[in-house]
Amino acid sequence: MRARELGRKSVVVGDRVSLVGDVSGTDGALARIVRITERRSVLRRTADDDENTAEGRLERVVVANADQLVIVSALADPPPRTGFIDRCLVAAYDAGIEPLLCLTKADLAGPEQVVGYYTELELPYVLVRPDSDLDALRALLAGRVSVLVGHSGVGKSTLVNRLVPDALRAVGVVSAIGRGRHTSTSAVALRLPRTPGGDGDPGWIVDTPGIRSFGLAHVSAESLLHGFPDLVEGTVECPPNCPHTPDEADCALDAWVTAGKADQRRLASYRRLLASRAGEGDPREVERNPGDPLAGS
Ligand SMILES: Nc1nc2c(ncn2[C@@H]2O[C@H](COP(=O)(O)OP(=O)(O)OP(=O)(O)O)[C@@H](O)[C@H]2O)c(=O)[nH]1
Ligand SMILES: [Mg+2]
Repeated sequence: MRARELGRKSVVVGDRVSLVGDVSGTDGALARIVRITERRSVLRRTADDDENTAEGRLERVVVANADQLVIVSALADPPPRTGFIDRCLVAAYDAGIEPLLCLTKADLAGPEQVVGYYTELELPYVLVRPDSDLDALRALLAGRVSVLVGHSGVGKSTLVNRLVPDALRAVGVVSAIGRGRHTSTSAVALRLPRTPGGDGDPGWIVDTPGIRSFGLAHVSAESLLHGFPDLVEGTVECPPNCPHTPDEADCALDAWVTAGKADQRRLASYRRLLASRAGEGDPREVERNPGDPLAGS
C-alpha cells in the first residue's frame, strides 16, 4: 500500500522506497510505502511534443533510477523508424541515461541501413535474432538498471523472457503499428539471473508496454540538440541564438552536413523535432517523410 500523503501517481517502477509494516513477503502480508528515495534519473515522455496542448502537458514518468535506455527496434515487422529512435535518444540524453540500440529480428533483415544512419554518433548497438546468444547484451546490462522501450511488436517481451526465463512475459503477434493491441500493458522490473561463471551484479531490466510515439514536450528546444551529439559541434559557428531552423540562412548546420561531418538525414530529423515542438504538424505522421522510409517516428 502507498501511504496516502504520497499522492496518487507518486510511485513508479524503479523507485526505491521505504516500507513499514510486514515486509516478510508472505501471503496476506501488508506493508506501507512511506517514503520515496530521491531519484537518480527520471525517464519521462509526453503524449505529443507541444507543451501548449493537453497531450503535451500530460507528462508520464516511464521509469525512475534507470542507468541505461535500451531502444528496441525490429529490423523488420514492424520496420525500423529512425525518427522514433532519434526521439528516444533525446529523452535518454535529457534524463542522463545512457542509450543502447538493440536491433531485433536480425533474422528477417540486415542492420546496415539503421547502423549506417548512426555512424557519426558511435551509438552502441547489439543485434538479436532468435538463435543468437545474448552474451554481449548481458555484458552491457550487468550491474545496471536498464529500461526497454520500443514500438509494440518489436520483441521486447520476447527478449525479456530469454534473459529472465522465469519472467513469463506475454508475447503477442505483430499488428500494424498504432492500430493493434499492445501485448504488455504495464512496466515491470525484473532482476536478471546470475549466469554460470558470471561474477558481480547481473543488473535489472524493465519491460515496458509498446509506445506509439515518444513525445518530447518536456524537453526544451536547446536540450533537443543534446540528442544529436553529431550536430552539436556544428553549431559552434552559428550566430548567437540561432534557431537552427531551415529558414535561418546563417545556421552553420547546413555547412556542417555539406562538409560531411554529419548525416543530412540526422539534420532533417533534428529539424522535424524542432518544428514538431513548435506545434507544426503531427509528430506521429509518417507520411510527412515520403523520401525516407526509415524516417518515421
Ligand atoms: N522473426 C523474429 N520474430 C521475433 C523476434 N523477436 C520477437 N519476435 C516475434 O515478434 C512478436 C512480438 O513480440 P513481443 O515480444 O510480444 O513484442 P513486444 O515488443 O513485447 O510488444 P508489446 O508488448 O506490444 O509492446 C512475437 O510474435 C515474437 O515471437 C526475432 O528476433 N525474430
Ligand atoms: Mg511486450
